[in-house]
Amino acid sequence: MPLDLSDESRYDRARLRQWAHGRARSAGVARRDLLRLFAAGAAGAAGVTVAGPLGVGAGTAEAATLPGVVKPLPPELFTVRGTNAETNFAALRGTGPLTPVDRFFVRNHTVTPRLTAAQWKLTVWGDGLRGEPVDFSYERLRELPAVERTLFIECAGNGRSFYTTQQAQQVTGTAWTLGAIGVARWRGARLSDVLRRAGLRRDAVDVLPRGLDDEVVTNGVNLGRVRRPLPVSKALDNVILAYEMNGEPLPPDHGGPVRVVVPDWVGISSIKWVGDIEVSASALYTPWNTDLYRLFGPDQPPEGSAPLTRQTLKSAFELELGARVPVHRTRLLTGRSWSGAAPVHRVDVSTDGGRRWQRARLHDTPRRGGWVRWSVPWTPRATGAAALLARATDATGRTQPETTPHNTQGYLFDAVVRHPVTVV
Ligand SMILES: Nc1nc2c(c(=O)[nH]1)N[C@H]1C(S)=C(S)[C@@H](COP(=O)(O)O)O[C@H]1N2
Ligand SMILES: [Mo]
Repeated sequence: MPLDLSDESRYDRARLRQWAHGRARSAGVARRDLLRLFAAGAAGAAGVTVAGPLGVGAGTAEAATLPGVVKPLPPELFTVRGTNAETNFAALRGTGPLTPVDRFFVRNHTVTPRLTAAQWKLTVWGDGLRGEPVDFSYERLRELPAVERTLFIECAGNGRSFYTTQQAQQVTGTAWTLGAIGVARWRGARLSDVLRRAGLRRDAVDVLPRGLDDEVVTNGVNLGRVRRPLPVSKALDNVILAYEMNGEPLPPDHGGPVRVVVPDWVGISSIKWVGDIEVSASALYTPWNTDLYRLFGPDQPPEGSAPLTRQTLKSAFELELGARVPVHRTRLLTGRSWSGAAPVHRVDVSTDGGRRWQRARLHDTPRRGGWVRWSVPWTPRATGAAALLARATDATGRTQPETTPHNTQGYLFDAVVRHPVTVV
């Protein structure tokens, strides 16, 4: 029976029980290996991209390219972190509601594969289908009814470095500041149309899209190709198989020719370079919904929280961290806020470290799945160090808190960031 996604946490709890009791079926990795990783994770040592001590500026900003990334990564637009490239928020200033592709962040577990639309096909297979595997060529996918939506893709670890710099906590993983998010206009076919044409059975429960990029090896264990299960109910709800981004064919670094786009959910759900989708009549698990992309920590069960689904609430200034700003000169502070739960309809800004707050002017109509641009004028009156704070509230009534409870892998940071500037 499909799960009711009006309460996504029900899915979380159900999968968590199945995993804990060994009732979920492993898609390609021995449970023993997962448990090994898992033990490492509990000790705080696991993670696909393990960084050293975290800190702002830990990236190598000099790099203009990365061997595993096709597009140029000029240092004014990106900060390179391992195999990944973070968008510099300052580079969004003056751009529209969509992140231009030339500055959209890249999160690669390995390297961007070069695939052509002519060679590409999608195979849908598994015991959740009525019959044999079904292939979809690029052409066939494009013949299906097209949908277009403006949606963010955000890494679950976005903001991770602030656990360390703001809360003095150790975390593993890429030391993102706030730029592991981008908003694009995605065009593609509905995953539901593909699944129905492939002969989805009524008793199917999970679908598992898998990327065509290289297998991921971490801590001496081959995790296989990047893949993370989705419940059938989410897959049928609003998931897109996207072949266009901002009106252009999907570029190689963002999953071209075709990627999955899962609205509101953590970025790992949106599998790039999708090559096949397993449809299963039993629950599936992979490293990406067991030892990764769950919360581990003192307040969590030993096997971790439920698999992460929706993104949280955040705000960012379109300004470098540590920017130098001239005293007595009025400037417009600009930024963006977003939430995985509901449209952001209010943003408050403080320029004095959080004592007084003023309401920001919103420049976009708040919409689910996107972000709002906002601004407040500011005239610094004294020289020296200052902290700028932006605090969003979404339509569920949730406001960004002062601190985020710690988890060892530094996911879902949602606290108000104290953005350092120097008034000169
Ligand atoms: N096949 C594949 N899909 C993937 C990844 C990957 O490395 N391989 N990274 C995931 C993660 S962790 C994130 S946050 C998003 C990043 O999408 P982007 O690189 O287009 O910004 O893609 C997801 N999909
Ligand atoms: Mo991610």
